Amino acid sequence: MMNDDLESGQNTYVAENCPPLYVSQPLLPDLNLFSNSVKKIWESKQVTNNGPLSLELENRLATLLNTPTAMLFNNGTIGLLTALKLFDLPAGSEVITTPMTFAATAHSIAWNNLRPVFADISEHDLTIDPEAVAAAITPQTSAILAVHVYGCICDHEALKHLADSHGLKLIYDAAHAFGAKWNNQSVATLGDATVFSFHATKLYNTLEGGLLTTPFAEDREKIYLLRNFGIKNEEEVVSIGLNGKMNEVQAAIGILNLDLLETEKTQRALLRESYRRMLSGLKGVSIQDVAPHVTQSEQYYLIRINQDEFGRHRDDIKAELERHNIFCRKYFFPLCTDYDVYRHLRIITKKHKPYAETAKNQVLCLPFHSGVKDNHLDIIADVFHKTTTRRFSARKPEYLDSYNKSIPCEYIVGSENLGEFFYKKEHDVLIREIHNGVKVIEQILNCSDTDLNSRDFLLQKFLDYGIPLMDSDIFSQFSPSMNKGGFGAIQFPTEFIDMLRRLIPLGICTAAEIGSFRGGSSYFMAAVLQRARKDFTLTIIDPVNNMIGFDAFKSKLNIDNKIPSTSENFEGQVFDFVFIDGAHDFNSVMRDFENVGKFSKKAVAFHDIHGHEFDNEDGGTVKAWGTIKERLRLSSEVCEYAHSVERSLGIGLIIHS
Ligand code: T4K
Repeated sequence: MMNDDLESGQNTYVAENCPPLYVSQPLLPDLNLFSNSVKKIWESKQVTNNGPLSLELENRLATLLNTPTAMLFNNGTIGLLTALKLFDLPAGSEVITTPMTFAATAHSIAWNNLRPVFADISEHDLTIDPEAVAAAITPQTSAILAVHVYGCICDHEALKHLADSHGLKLIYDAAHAFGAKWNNQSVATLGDATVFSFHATKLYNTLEGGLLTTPFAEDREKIYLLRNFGIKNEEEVVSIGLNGKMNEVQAAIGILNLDLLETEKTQRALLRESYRRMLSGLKGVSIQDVAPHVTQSEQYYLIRINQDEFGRHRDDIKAELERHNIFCRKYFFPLCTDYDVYRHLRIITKKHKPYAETAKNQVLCLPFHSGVKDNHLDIIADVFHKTTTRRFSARKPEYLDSYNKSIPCEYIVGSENLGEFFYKKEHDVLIREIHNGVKVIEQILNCSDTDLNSRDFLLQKFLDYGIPLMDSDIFSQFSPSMNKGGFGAIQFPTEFIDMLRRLIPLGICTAAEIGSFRGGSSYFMAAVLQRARKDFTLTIIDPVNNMIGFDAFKSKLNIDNKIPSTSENFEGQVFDFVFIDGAHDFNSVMRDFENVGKFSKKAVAFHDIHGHEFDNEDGGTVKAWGTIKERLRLSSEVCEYAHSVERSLGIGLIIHS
């Protein structure tokens, strides 16, 4: 069961011991019925090449979808390739499509020696935006390949008008829209051609499969040839076809699944309603809106999570659910325009910024099939409701307040005295750990160039070095590297190492660290940067001396401890690199930046950009990082290393160009 102790920051959710629940689950016929069908196929010895079952299925689908031409394919992608081939579009001409789709859509254009042009999507239902399509049309445009994404029907009227007025073919990728209707008209007849996917993840499936439909009976022969190598008869090959045939076993599944379709759809419609009730009213969560003239395909259940309103990022929800063995999908993150092969293509839009860029960080498809049971819904509801109100634990021990009061306020600019916060120091253990830490530092100082440039090596050294035991579950994956003594580096390992790796090539000679706590991270950072550049020195600025083992590390490292001091004492001093990790309230971070950080020559970094136990109510480092990043983003490179599923800690790094 769930065990959420937000105040204490204790383990928040305990993983359920239940089988995984996926976004999709194949609809499968009764095994005995399927065995009977397979037995007949075996007896007939006709297993593929337009056998009786595929012909029967084709006829039944043509009737069901109310279309004169319905041709089965071995998968939806081959169906798409064929649909584009059908119209003899000029080689190299442009086909306008959406970036918010599965790879197959864009790839089918490129595989046909055509050029994909990406147009933005509508904020309303994420289908292609006709205004953007209009803006994307050029004399080279030959077709529009629009996608009824998630089963939402595109703005067909507007697209048809554009296609007709510019002499373009209108092709629909209806991989998600089997059975959907638009103004009561079957989706199969809306475009010049329409392609469905019958992949196992689709509501109606043949394990793998696809269907190409057109509103014209005369297209049948041409599609038939393209699907079968262009072979007209034993002696004539009349077109450059491929092998797109569906085999008899796939067709047998398809025939049996027709009988299950309506029940599954009904169950999904009920599930849709349950999700709607569960999620409506949650600020920042929007539910897919379906226009009244559209009949749903019941393929996906898409939501969008607006982090600013909801308080947590879509990825956080996804990760929380995964801890309960519930696996959602971010269809379609990344966008096609994020793929290496299309990265050079921009998204044409009429908006200030492509909406697809916003949507890709918000979309989440929830498990949507009859395998979703009430207990799953309970967990999902719980995760959503708890996550939205959840801040990273504000677990500030009371003794800190009294400690702070006993020290003049202006003195607390660097790190607070957290001496008792972590595990009680046990003298022997600490000595052992310091000894171990020095050994690791020596290994770094003596490592090869290859090792210095290896992420794995540095990460391993960091873990060998140790992390003080913390009872926050965000560190649980590193538990083998945690120690009980209280010495080590209080960092999220991958974030810290990735920041250091970005600094190595900059040849940092002088650095200042504002706020050092026990010195663990400082020594490690100094070792890596000193290995990268021998004359490197680190100046440690902190009002309170909590450093452990300074002398032991000082014997190996060029570190200079300026404690007690604050950033004010170094106002205007120039360092190549400044690491700000002092008091985490907004004003202190800003002050450390104004005093020293902004004078850095090569880079400045901030720890805990995503929140921390000691963030004060004024927005803390989170707000300060946002402010500084915004100020510098046009003139500098902004990097964020935030690898914790919980989106806590996190390092922000600004490289001055
Ligand atoms: N156009 C659009 C708009 C499309 O979405 C697609 C396919 C196409 C064209 C091309 O159609 P096909 O050529 O595929 O017929 C899945 C599907 O493989 C893909 O067909 C689909 N779109 C896409 C949206 O989703 P992945 O990479 O998400 O698949 P996978 O294997 O991660 O499956 C998702 C989840 O489904 C799994 O986490 C578990 C569950 N699952 C999956 C399979 C294969 C099962 O429970 N059993 C299974 O056998 O792409």
